[in-house]
Amino acid sequence: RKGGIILYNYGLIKFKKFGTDELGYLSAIEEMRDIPFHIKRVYFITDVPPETIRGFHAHRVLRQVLICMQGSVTIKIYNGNEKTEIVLDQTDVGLYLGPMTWREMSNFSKDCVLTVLASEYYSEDDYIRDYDMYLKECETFYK
Ligand code: T46
Repeated sequence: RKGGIILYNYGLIKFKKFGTDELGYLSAIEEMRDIPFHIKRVYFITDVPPETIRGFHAHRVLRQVLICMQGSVTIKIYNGNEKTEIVLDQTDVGLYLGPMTWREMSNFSKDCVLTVLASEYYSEDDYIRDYDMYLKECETFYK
């Protein structure tokens, strides 16, 4: 909650999906229409060995949308108040993660392709990789 406004700093976005089982499917993603920011960077995570857990950080400013293009992956999210677990396994669903959301990615299927659309260029300074520091910064962020 900030200034009386509840901030929903993560959530699912549904993209349009055109097509049929006979023809195949097509989804389109447009910045500022489907994605609530200008996209400055795209990266993707592939070939993650089973049992691997990635993430363990939050971002101070960065906003991102995660889309599982193939296979499946579980995203654990902590936003200072509540913990949520979301399975991504559809190409027409994106997970929006706003600032100050702690994330951990696990259960990568062998074929998983996790694509991420990001609002900023890569900057290591934007990462909070220490959980205690994250909780401390949450106190002022969510005040
Ligand atoms: C996030 C989750 C969902 C770069 O050089 N440029 C980049 O744009 C990115 C994203 C990473 N890197 C380098 C930094 C590290 O040496 O790639 C290496 C692996 O990055 P990291 O350990 O941060 O990867 P994940 O999977 O833990 O986290 C990534 C993103 O970094 C992060 O922003 O939210 O995916």
